[in-house]
Amino acid sequence: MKKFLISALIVLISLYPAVGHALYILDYSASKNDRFYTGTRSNYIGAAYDFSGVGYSSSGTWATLVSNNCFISAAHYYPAAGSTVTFWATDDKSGPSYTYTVTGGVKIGSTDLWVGWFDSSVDVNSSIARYPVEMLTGYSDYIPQVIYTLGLYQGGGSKQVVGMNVIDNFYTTEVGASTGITAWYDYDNNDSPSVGGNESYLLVGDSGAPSFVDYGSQLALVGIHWAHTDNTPVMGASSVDSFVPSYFDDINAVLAGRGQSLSAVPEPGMNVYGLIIACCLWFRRRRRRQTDYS
Ligand SMILES: [Ca+2]
Ligand SMILES: [Ca+2]
Repeated sequence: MKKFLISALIVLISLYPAVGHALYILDYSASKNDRFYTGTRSNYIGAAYDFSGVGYSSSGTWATLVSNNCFISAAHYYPAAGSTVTFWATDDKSGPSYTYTVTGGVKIGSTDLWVGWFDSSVDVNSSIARYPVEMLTGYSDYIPQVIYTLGLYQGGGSKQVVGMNVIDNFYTTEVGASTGITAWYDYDNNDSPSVGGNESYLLVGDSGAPSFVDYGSQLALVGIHWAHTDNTPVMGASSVDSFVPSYFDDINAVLAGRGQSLSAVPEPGMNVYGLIIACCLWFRRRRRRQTDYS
C-alpha cells in the first residue's frame, strides 16, 4: 500500500465531539439536499451517486459498508452489537431495503474510527454498495478536493441529507480519549472549487457518517465525521473528519481477520500513468501483430 510522502501537521487541538443531531447546509432545500425526497426533482446534488452502502441503525448511528459484512463508523458513536442497521438500495425509502444485526466491532488504535460487523454478509444481490477508500500519494493531493457529506437534517428528526464541502487541511486531533489524523473543512461560504449553497457544517448527531469524494464518477470514502470547532455554524468554523486513508492498513488488518479486504482507488500499483502505459503497450502489441499478419 502506498505510503504518504507528506506528514500531517502535528497539532493537538481539543474540540467538541459532534455527538447528538444534524448536518447544517448553508442554503438547504429538500429537493436539492434530501437523500430520500419523495417529490419530483431535477436538482438533487447526489443524483449521480450510489449512497446505498450508507446505513442507519436502530440506535440512531451510522454505518458505511466497506466489505461484505464490515462497516466503518465513529468510535464514540457507533452501532453497537445487538442493534440493527438498514441499507436502502436506492434513494427511495419505500424501495427495497436490507436490515442486518451488528454482532461486534473494534476501535482502530487510538483513533475515533470504528470497524463493526454483521452476523452475515450484506446480500451480494441486493445492489448495496461497498465503498473503496481513495488512496492518493500525499496529503496535499487531497487539497482542495470536493467532498459529499452525509448527515441528518438541521431541522431535527431522522431525515438524511447530502451536503458538500472542500478539504482544507490535515491535523492530528485529540478529542476526549481519542487521537487521530483528521481532515478539516471550513464553513465560510467561500470555497474553491465552489460548492455554492451546499457547503455543510457538522453539528451534533452526525458523528460516524461518511464524507466521500467522486473518484471516476464513483463514491470513494475519505472521512468519518468526528468533531467541530464550534457548537453553532458560525462563519470560519471547521468540521473535522477522521481521515480514513491514513488508517487503511489498520482497517484492512481487522477485515483480513474476518476473511475480507478493504478496497482502494486507484488500485495499488495502477495509477493513471500506469493505465496509459498499459494502453500504449497494448496498442503497440496489437499494431505489431497486425503488421506481422498483413
Ligand atoms: Ca468550506
Ligand atoms: Ca473555505
